[in-house]
This record gives sequence, structure tokens and C-alpha cells, in this order.
Amino acid sequence: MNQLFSNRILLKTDPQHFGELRESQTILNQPSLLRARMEEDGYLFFRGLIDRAEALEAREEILLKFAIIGELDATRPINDAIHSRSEAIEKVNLRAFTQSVRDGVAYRRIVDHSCVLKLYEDLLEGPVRSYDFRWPRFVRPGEGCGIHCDGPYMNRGTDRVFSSWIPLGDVAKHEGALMLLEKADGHDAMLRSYFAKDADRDRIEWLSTNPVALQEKFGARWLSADFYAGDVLCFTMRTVHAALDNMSPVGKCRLSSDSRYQRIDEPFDERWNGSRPETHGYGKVFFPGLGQWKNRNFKDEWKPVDERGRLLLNEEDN
Ligand SMILES: O=C(O)CCC(=O)C(=O)O
Repeated sequence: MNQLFSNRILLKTDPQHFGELRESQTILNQPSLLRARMEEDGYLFFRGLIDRAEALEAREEILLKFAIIGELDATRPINDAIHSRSEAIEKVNLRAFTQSVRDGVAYRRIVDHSCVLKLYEDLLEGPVRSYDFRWPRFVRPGEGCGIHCDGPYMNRGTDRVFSSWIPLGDVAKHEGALMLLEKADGHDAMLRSYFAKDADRDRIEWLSTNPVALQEKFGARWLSADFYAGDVLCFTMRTVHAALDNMSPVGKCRLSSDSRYQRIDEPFDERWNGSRPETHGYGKVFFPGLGQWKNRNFKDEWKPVDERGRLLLNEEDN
């Protein structure tokens, strides 16, 4: 196996410390088994839940947009997603750009795919909807995502929410796949005060910046997989997760989506829902990467922009 890093720390990949995600396609459409396994593992992983061609269509739609703003090497096929290292990004209206990526038709079809909605209807026993905000991610070589649970970021409305992580293209582990901490008795109790927090009101940062130290503390393995376009990983608001760093030897960017789902008849979190979601504040746009600030003011993922939507990377934290 390639060496695997997360948060720039080399992971232990022996069987005591690292494993493969359990696949659940054999229990699809069996609601009570799905609910029991989600309760037991804190996640459900499906190979090929979505038609591969549909996932690749969304990939192409998004990569075309990243090519237009100069983020992709123009000498290579767009679908290879090779990073350009240009500085054109600083001249772009990122507010408009990120909205156009989020609102793409092929991308929205993936987030609201009937197979994905059906799964959450089975889990939540009623009609469901996705959050109005969506999180498409373009992860450059060297980048990843900090360790966290989604609860503090998502559950102002209800805590009966699930996340989907959907690779838009094939994503091998060393190319920046998502990883989850295997669930074990006692974890929820250890995280009780973290789950009670509201990411914005309590201004939280990452749960930890050291995946090896965290797994020692929890006595648990990190789990991941080599993902293929069409696979879907679903998990709870209490599932500890992070990304493996993108160590692509050819400079390939990782493209994926995360989205959230809840029942339509439960209150929703105004940060991510409504015609103009609050998000983490109007002066910021969802644009992961380009540095590491330990997520102070959400800056690893949310970038300050000026009134014309242009990056203000050097803005002081307060
Ligand atoms: O894709 C990533 O790097 C992180 C995704 C994530 O944190 C999530 O799906 O909640």
C-alpha cells in the first residue's frame, strides 16, 4: 500500500490501526437492517449506488469550471484534473464561481439522486430532503481535511441528520479518500461535550490535528477505501472523520461532494437552508484548501472574500 498521510502525519497502516470500510450493498432496500448497521457502525458504505456515468457527468461539469478559472493544467485532459499551480485564482469572483459549481445541474442530480434519497427515507422512516447548501470539494495535491464530527456544524434544527460523501471520479486512498474512526463503546461519552457545541456560537476548531494520537486515545482503527465514481458513503453526525491527504504522484486533484439529509417535517439548520443560507457568514465562501490555519474562523475551508468576491487570504484572524 502507498504510504498514507492525514493532517500531514504518516498513518499507521498495520491491521491494528487501519482497515477497510464494510460494504453494505447487500442490505440495500432492507430498512431495518440498514438502521441497525448505521447504529452499530456509524456509517453505511455502498459500492455503485449511483450510476458511474452520472457521477462522471457531474465531475466533468465541475472540472470544466475549474479549468475556466485556471486551476487545471490546460495541457492535460480536463477530466485528469491535474493541478495548474497558477495564481489566476486570486483574480476570480469566488462568490460567483462557488455558487455556479454548487448549482450545476449534473451535480445537483447527484446530491438529490433518487437512490440516495430512498436510502435516507429508509433510515429516517419518512420523506426527506437534502440541505439547500451543498459542499463540492476540489482538493489539490498536499491538501486534506481536518478531524471532526459533523454534528456541531449541522444540527441546529434536528440531530436526525446524515451526511453523504460522494466521490466524483475514482479516488484511491492516497489521492485523498475520506476516512472514518471505527466506532466503539465509550466513544460517544468521550465526545459528549464536543457534540453539545455549536461550531459557530462556540467558535470550535478541529477536534484534533493528530490522527495517530487521536486513534490511540480512542483505541480505534481508521477505516477507508479506494473509492470509485458511483460509490456513496453515508454517516452520522457523531461519526469522527477526516480526509487522507491527497498525495497523488501526478498532481491529480480530488473531486468529491458532501451533502446532508433530514426529514422534511423536522426543523432545519438556518446556516445551510433557506433561499440565502447564513453559512459561516456573508464575507466567506466555501473554498477548501490553499493553506492550513487549524481551522481558526473555519479558514481551512471558508475563505474571506472582498465585496467583489476576490480572495483575501492574508486577512488577519480575529
Ligand atoms: O471531503 C472531505 O475532505 C471532507 C468531507 C467531510 O468532512 C464531510 O463529508 O463531512
